[in-house]
Amino acid sequence: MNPYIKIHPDITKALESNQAVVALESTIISHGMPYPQNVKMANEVENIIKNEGAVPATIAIINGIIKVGLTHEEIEFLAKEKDVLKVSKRDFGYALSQKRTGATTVSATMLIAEMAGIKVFATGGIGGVHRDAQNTFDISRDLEELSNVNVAVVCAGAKSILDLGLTLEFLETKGVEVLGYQTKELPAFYSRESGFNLDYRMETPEDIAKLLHAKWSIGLKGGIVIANPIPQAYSMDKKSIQMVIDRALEDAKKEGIKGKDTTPYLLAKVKELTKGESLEANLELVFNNARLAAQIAKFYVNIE
Ligand code: PSU
Ligand code: MN
Repeated sequence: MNPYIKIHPDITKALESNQAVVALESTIISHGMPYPQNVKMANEVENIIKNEGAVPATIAIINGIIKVGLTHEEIEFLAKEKDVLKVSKRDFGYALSQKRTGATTVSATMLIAEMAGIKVFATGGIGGVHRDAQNTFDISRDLEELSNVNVAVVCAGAKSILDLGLTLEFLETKGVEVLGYQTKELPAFYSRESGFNLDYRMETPEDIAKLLHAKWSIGLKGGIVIANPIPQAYSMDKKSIQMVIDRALEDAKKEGIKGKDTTPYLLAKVKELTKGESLEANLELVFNNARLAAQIAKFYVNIE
């Protein structure tokens, strides 16, 4: 294996014996949530996946080494330390050669999952086409990786800090299937509704596993988005969260926030403006996604 990549022995063993493995990203830990809730989330997500009978693989770059599977200390470090890079595809060369520590976005985590041979990945929300992208060109690298990399991403849709309509159009252009898990509507992260319809509603993890297998077995490249709505009990009111998001977007504009700082800025602002309510919803939807991802991964390894 390449000296820049270290896969935890438990994960190597699981992959070699065709056990289900679920990849997890780390930007959500370092740049998506405050301490200490982020550590609690990261540990709990791993436990949920284990309880479902799959093996969790949290991914990050630690001192210039790509790690698939982290220790508790490494997770704690990513959660606490301020000087952690946000690594998407364009940041690998710098992070590895300068021996930096970096949290991986959906984009970077997908690339690493593919290198390791992991097919299913759970996260909170994917990046997408930002509002006003026609002027800023701000389109998340996540969408490019979704078009190129054979990894399925379970998420709660995307936040309406993004332009969800344009995000769906872009995914269509890139040939990325977007499935609703027990829903026909794209969920909008904090709320179950977005007003955007999806083409396909899938009812079971088994059916989703079969879909992944069918797509990849004919040699089609690219990811699949599995949109899993936040559980009803934690779903926030669509209108009020929208008002908060609009306010956060205005503040970002006023403060001149740009580029890779945009998403972390908006996430922190939304949390501040909802006095933490959004954080609880965020935690619950990540747990829900981890559970579904583990179930899909288990069916998938039995098809292969
Ligand atoms: N959306 C969230 N929480 C997150 C992110 C997105 O609700 O933590 C993170 C993910 O790691 C995603 C990244 O890949 O932000 C996208 O960043 P950008 O918009 O800069 O591409
Ligand atoms: Mn961006």
